[in-house]
Amino acid sequence: MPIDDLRHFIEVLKEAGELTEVDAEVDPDLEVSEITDRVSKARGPALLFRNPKGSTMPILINQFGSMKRMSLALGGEDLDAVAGRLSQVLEMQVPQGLVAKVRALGKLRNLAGSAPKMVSSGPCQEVVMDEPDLDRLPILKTWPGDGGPFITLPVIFTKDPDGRRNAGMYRLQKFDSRTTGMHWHVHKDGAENFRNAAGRLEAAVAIGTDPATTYAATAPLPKGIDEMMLAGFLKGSPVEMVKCRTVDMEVPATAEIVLEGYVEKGELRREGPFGDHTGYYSLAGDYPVFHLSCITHRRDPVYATTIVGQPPMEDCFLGKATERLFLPLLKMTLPEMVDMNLPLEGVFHNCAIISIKKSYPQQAKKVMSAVWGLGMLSLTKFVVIVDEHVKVHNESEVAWRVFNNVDPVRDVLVTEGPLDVLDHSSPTASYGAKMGIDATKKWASEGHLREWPDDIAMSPEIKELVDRRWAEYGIELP
Ligand SMILES: [Mn+2]
Repeated sequence: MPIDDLRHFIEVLKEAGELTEVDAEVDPDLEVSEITDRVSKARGPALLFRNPKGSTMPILINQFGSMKRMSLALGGEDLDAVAGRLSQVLEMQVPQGLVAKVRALGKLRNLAGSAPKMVSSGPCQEVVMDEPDLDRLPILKTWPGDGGPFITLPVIFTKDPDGRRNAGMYRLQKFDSRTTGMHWHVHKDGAENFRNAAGRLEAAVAIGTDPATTYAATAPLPKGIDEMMLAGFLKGSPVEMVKCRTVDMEVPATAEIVLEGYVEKGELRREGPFGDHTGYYSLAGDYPVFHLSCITHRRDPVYATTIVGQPPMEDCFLGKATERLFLPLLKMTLPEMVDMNLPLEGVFHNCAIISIKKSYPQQAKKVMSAVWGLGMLSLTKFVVIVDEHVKVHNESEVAWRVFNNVDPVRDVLVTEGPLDVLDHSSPTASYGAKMGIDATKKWASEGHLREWPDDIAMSPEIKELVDRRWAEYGIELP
C-alpha cells in the first residue's frame, strides 16, 4: 500500500522496529541535535520527540537514516530494483517496430499515471493560523556556531515564468516569526526560477510530506521535470495536491505543515553560518528573504526535520538513494559505466568512484570529462576511474588500486569548473579545480612502455581442492 503521508510512514517505521519515541522534554536548541547526532553515528533508529520544549508539535528526525529506512521510504523494495523500474519509464527512445511501440505506450501510460492530481481540499489545511507564527514550530538550532534556528527538511515549491513547478530542498533560517532566509544555491532550479522572475516570486513550503515526496525534492532531476511526478512514481500512486490559500501554488495535500509566502527581487539578508553536511560550517552569505503570508497545518501536526554535520548522517542515505536510482540513467549516456560509488565522506559533490568497461585508449579520461558535464554530477571535485571488475563500494580495494596503478603525471587530469557552493577548499566561491584519477590498468596503446602485471589470484583447482579437503576435516576456513 502506498505511503501517503508522514503519519503512515511513522507507523511503518514503528512496525519495522525502526522508531524510538521519546516522551521526555527535549530542547530544540542544540539538545535534539546532540541526541540525534549520537544516534545517527551509531546507525540507530528514527526518533520521535513527543515533547519538544516550547512547542506542541512533536519532532520526527532521522527518518531516512539507514539503508533499510531509505528503502522502506520508497515502498520497501530494494533500491536497485526501484532504479530498474525508473529507468524503464524514463527511457524515451524512439520505438522500433510494433512490439516496441506497444511497449512504449505502456511506459508512457505508467509515467502519466504518476502525474500529480489536484484535489479540492486536504488535511494540510485543517488549521489555518490567524497570523503566520513560526514561533509555534519546534525549529532546531543544530550547532553552537549556527546563525540561528533552521528549517532543514522542507519541500520548497516555486514556478518558472511558464508556470512549470519545481520542488527543491533548501534550508530556511528563521529570522523572526514570519520571515526566513531562502538558501537556494546558484546551481539549483529554485534559484534559476528566482533569477527569471519579474519581481516577486511566490513560494510554498511543505514540511512533513510523505517520504517519497520528501526524497523527490532532493533528487537531481533535469530542469522542467516535475519532482512530484517522480514522487508519484516512487510511491506508486499520484501525489494529491491542493491549492494554497494566499499564493498561486499547489502543495501536497497530506503535508503536516505548509508555509506560504514570497521572495522579493533585490532583497537580500545575511544568512548563516550553518553547521553543514560537509562537516564544516558553511559561511554566512547574502540570500533572499522568504516572507510568510500564511501557515496552515494538520490537526496535531508532526514537525519533520534533520540535522547535518560530519558524515555519516541522515542525508547520506538520501544521497545513496540518488546514487542507486540514477545509475541506470547515467549508463544511458555512459554505456561503459559499470557501477558508481559516491562515498559518504565525499558528501556527494566531492568524490565519485566509477568502474568502467574500457574498450579504447584514454576512455577513463572521456568518462571524467562526461561527469564534469552532467547535471548536478558536474560539481564533482574528484573523479576516480577503475576497471570493471573492481568493487567500487569496497573503498579499501579502490584505495589499493589507486595507490598502486596510478602514475601521477600520466594518469591525473586537473581541470576547473563549477563546484558545490558549500565547498570551502577552493580560493573562490562556487568554482575551482577538479581532479580526475585514472586507476585502470594501462595498455600499451595508452603509451605504457612496459608489461602490466596481472592481479595475483589462486588457481581455481587449488581453491576447490582446499574447500573440499578442509570440509572433510570439519575445519571451517574463512
Ligand atoms: Mn527541479
